[in-house]
Amino acid sequence: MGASGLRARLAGGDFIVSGWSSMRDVIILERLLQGPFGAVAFDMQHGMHDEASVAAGIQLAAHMGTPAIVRVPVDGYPLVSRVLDFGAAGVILPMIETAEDARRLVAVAKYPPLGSRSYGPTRAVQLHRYASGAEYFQRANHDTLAFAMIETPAAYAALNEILAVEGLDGVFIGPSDLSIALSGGRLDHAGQQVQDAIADIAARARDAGKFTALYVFDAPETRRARALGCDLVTISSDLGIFGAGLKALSDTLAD
Ligand code: 3PY
Ligand code: MG
Repeated sequence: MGASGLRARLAGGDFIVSGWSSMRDVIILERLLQGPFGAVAFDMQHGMHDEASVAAGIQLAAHMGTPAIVRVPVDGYPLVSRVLDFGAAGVILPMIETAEDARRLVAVAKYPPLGSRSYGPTRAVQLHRYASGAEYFQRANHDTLAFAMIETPAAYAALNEILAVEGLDGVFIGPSDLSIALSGGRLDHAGQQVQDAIADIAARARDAGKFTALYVFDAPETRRARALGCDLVTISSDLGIFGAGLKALSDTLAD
């Protein structure tokens, strides 16, 4: 599917369920990639991933036909073009606060005229079999996706201005941080307040021609996200799936 397949599927109206990789081990990643996922997201914010594991993970995902998205750390602007150079199909920047932050993201994620991404995608070109660097340069602004996380009160208040930023492809909602922000300090990602906000963000993003992505914890939340108009969800995590398996085993043994 390469770097461009994800954009094409989203633009074609597909609802994508992405895996979430937080552990550096390639065998665990390989097992995760055998799951029912249309993409995989590597977490450098809260997960264990570093640059080396992301580079190796993107490579394995590409060889297994799965496009990779990378969530860089807070203020991780310098890493954005780097992980795109590794071959990522998309990037997620957490804790965005303003339209200016979103413009900074576009600046590092997109080549001119949209942004000022530095040129040097040798690895991405080879991994995804672009014909040449020139071809990647010509297609990358379209093929790769930049998502701004909406998870702070300031970002939610500035949503319309953020959605108006040219070159930003979508928003990625962090329901946990957003719930803490909206409720004044309560972690309640499944609460009505957050669900209403998700529906509102998805509707406004659609009107603005942007994609909406959301972190979800399980299958019922995935179905709800789809009904609310989200285009992509990242579900649970490698560790979460492992934990659920352990719990199911413990419950069975306790029977
Ligand atoms: C959040 O829910 O705050 C997230 O960042 C999800 O990863
Ligand atoms: Mg968050």
